[in-house]
Amino acid sequence: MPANLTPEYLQAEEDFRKATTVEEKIEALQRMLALLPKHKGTERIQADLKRRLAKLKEMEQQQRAKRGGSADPFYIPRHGAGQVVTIGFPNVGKSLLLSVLSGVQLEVADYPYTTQRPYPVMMTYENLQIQLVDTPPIVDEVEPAFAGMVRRADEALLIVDLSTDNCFEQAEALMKGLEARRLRLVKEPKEDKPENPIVERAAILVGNKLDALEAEERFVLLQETYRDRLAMIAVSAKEKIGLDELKRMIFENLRIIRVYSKPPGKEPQLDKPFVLKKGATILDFAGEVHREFPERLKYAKVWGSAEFPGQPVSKDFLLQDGDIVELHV
Ligand SMILES: Nc1nc2c(ncn2[C@@H]2O[C@H](COP(=O)(O)OP(=O)(O)OP(=O)(O)O)[C@@H](O)[C@H]2O)c(=O)[nH]1
Ligand SMILES: [Mg+2]
Repeated sequence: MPANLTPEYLQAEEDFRKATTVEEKIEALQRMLALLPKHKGTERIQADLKRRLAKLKEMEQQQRAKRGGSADPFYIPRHGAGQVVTIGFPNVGKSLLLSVLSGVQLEVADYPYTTQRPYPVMMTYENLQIQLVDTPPIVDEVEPAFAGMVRRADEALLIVDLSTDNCFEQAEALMKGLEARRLRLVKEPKEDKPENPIVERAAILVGNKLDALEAEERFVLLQETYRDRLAMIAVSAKEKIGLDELKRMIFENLRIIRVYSKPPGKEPQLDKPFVLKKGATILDFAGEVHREFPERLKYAKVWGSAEFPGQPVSKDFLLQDGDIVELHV
């Protein structure tokens, strides 16, 4: 064994040893492969890891075929400007909240374990469609498949029930359960990198059932513990309290901007936003409009965040939500 293996690699190796499912083993092996220093001295280990990975992937395929070819129910194809998953204990109001936010009737009941599998709905926010995923409740631990779904999502809503003193334990148990799967919910997530042992996702801690007795007092106490770590809001799905603010926060936490195209000499196309990551430049926008535009771009004019309307800007000009751009190629 070469001596220059990083602690992250050793952690991945340890996770591999502890893994109980094929999916977990694959995930750990992929990390090991990514973290392994690539040089002559590690060629044999590299080859060995690749061989084991191929074997496991084959096993995964066979298991899927055995399950009648059924796909992973936690794999939700993404639609719209972003994918937001819910996480919560049974009966906290996840399904009712998403029903109200989306206008789609989901199964809601006054007994626990109503929702059996993840179900996506679309929420309209201004001129955007955002995908929200209703999920089965978390019990005891976060299943690997559930964790995989959170990892693939852009954002999470951690939903707790303010009608019960249990809300504190709920928040703590959910965060712990996710950490056990190397997932951390934060305000400002770091970009995913193979060498990061933990994947971070933007999250909002949502206290639901604000209409209940003493719910406000409980939320204030929750804030004392979590406000530095997470965005937070108290709502009532039943009484429709706080929902506009929640929608705005969901949009904010996706960290996206809407930019509109204005063909030279024509009106801007305000009904068709281009959705870009916060921090996107004119050049990024040009790439979204047309594959060949970044190379052909001569200059651009911006309305909105520029100093004056129609100001000519450079290719690295930082765009803001709502900007209108005229590309000259
Ligand atoms: N008072 C009050 N009750 C609510 C609120 N939101 C949901 N409920 C009730 O809580 C119960 C559970 O709601 P669901 O939406 O089914 O909860 P869930 O989290 O999806 O439950 P599972 O699918 O079992 O995990 C239902 O009786 C809802 O009517 C709320 O804001 N206030
Ligand atoms: Mg439900």
